[in-house]
Amino acid sequence: ALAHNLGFPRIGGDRELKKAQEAFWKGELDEAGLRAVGRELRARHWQVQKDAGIELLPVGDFAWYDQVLTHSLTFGVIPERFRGQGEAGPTLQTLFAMARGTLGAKGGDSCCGGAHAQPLLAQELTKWFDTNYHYLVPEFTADQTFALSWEQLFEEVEEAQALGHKAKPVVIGPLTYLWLGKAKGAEFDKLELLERLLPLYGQIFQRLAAQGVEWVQIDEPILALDLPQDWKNAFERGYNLLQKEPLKKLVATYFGGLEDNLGLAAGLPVDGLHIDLVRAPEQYPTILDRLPAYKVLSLGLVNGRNVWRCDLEKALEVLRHAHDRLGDRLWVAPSCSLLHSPVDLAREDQLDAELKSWLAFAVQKCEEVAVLARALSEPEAPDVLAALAASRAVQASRAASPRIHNPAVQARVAALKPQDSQRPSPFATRIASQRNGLYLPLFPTTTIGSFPQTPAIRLARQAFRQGRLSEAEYTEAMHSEIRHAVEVQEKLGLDVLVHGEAERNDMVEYFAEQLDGYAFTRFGWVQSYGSRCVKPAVIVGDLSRPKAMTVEWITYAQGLTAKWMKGMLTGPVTMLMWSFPREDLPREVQARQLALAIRDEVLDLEAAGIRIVQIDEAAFREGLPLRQAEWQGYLDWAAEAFRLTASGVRDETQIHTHMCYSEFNDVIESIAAMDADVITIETSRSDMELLDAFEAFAYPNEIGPGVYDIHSPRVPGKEEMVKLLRKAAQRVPVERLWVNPDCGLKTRAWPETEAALVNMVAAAQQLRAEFA
Ligand code: THG
Ligand code: ZN
Repeated sequence: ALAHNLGFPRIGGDRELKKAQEAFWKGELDEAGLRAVGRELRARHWQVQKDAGIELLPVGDFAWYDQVLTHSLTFGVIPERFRGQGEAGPTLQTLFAMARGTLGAKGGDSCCGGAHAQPLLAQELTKWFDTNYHYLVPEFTADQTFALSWEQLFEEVEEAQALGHKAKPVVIGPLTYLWLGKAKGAEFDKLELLERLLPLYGQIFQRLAAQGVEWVQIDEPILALDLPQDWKNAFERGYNLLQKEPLKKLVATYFGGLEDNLGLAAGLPVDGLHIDLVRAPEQYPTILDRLPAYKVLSLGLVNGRNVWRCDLEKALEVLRHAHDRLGDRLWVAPSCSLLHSPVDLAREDQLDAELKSWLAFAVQKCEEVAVLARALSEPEAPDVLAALAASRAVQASRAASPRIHNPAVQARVAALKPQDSQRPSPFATRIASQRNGLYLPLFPTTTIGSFPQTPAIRLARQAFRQGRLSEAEYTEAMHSEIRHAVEVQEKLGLDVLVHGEAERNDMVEYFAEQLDGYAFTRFGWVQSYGSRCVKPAVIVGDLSRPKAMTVEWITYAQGLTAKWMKGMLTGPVTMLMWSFPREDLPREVQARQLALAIRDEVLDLEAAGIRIVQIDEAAFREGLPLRQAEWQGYLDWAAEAFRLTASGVRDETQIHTHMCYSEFNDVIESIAAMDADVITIETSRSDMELLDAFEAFAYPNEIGPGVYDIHSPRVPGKEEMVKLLRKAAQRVPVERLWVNPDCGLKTRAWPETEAALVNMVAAAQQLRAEFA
């Protein structure tokens, strides 16, 4: 079987691309320097894949910012506002302007006479399927035209060939590309654009054929979604039209099973199909019955979305069966592009040998794919036998390891009863005792939790980590930040205060570091968007909380003020979604373990006299499965995990949660099922329209609709917030409304933060007067 790869991470083992991009944006690196870094990374990545044993190398997986954006430039899908006056095509400046927007004219011309360039709004960023990667949403207009406008793919193919590699260009398929875009201006059906777009694929394939390319990979991950019938039809129509074009075509699907699209995908008039057998193992052997006899089948057996070593023997069982049926028509690959994996485990010099032996990053995953392929052709080769023996040993050592299995945690989860995830009293009873005890005004004011993370805070955290600051000095530095935050909030007249979270780097990592069962890498970065990366913590074993995590900080802060201090925690669903999970335990069990660990913290905060605890679930909505049939199952365990975290407290303890996105319609019932006493959400950018979902559903508990957008440094005026609050008061009974910004303030600076909050408190006071 042929070993191939669907895509390799582009950022570099040391995040070289991120560093070069950011230096270029700051003007510290010129375009030639940036291009040299890209070329070096591509050359290195092709070579490591080839050295690992990959026979057909992906080209086109590199991107200066995002692969969907590269396609928009390739097709000339460049919104009017980014098009220059002249004839010249797009440049790297155009690409970065589309990705990041521009600030408009700065310096240079005097302020009168010359034309002032307007700031340009970047294209929208949104999640790539159910990953943590974000792509730039193409913008289509009804009169959209397409024209080959960017040479990158052809140049990179030439580059790979010049280095002696066998290149397999990777393109996003026409249906997936259209699906991912957004229709702008006059309403129209995006599918109307298909006939206009397809000739571009023809031109691209002809150019690639002329370059000597044999195979092209066409990614159509939307085949793993619930597709409307007209989109299914469009697949047949579109690929029939492409059939006459040169090149052998491999349609790649991933992130889920084909299900009702299986017959459609198998029958497309192309030369090969890739399926994801990690996410959807049940597709095999069903697929064999539907696959035409001429077609290559690529099996994705090595998980491109996680960091665990593949169970080679288990994968090989499937492969041996497939090899008997398909012979040379069988290919082996990772489940999806390795864009979603960290780069190279070899760099991890601080992991213990046992844990390291359980892990595989992109480089190691390529080796796994290659050895699986060779296990079919040369089953007795010494290196194949050694790899299989090593894989067997890894599976055995993990299965038996005490670091994975904590009987106390397992017993606690097994003993859970329905009432453990149920507050003792219904909301109406709870809120009455909370109102009695908390004695808050109408329209109580609060913030989401974090205050500006100043350079001084970051430096102190870094110095402490590196041992240059003693624990006592560090604590004092953080206490001083807390004192400052409390002073400012008291001066502003906020009602419910926060300590500001100076001690936290990341809302997941901070807690993961204090739980048993988590491990951390040094270089396990994965691209999130553009130059931004995340380094998810790894859930290795059963999770538990050895001791209180936040109580000292919160009680210190509470001791400084007579107002209520909110305790701030990250919820179990978000902890899970933003970590690499275990593969030997269902996600919902891992969520329950996390819920119990955080529940202990909630109870410790309550015991320490904290009366309001916020449990953030930023990732609750984004955890929604791709297929609608799986939504309810997910929502049920996710809401239950949240309630398990929150339900140990007394009636008079108030539980808040926060979610920072704006599509609630799909999940509003489950948000209500979380049964938080108060939810704060983003609404300011949608002019409170978002509350329609809460109104239509008659959301029963309290709500803090964000009254201003913290993502911009602009200071909102009091009047605009008064207007928004009046709108909110038309949709939600006023005794259930809170007043707060729409998200945490850690990315803002203090001056604009104070100025905005002064106006916010004044707006709340005015509403109190109006509704008194
Ligand atoms: N925390 C964790 N995972 C996340 C998010 C998070 N995944 C999804 C979402 N948020 C992604 N959003 C971001 C936002 C900012 C950054 C990355 C992803 C970011 N990263 C820094 C960078 O690349 O420069 C790295 C910061 C660091 O050194 O730790 O700014 O909030 N766990
Ligand atoms: Zn938020």
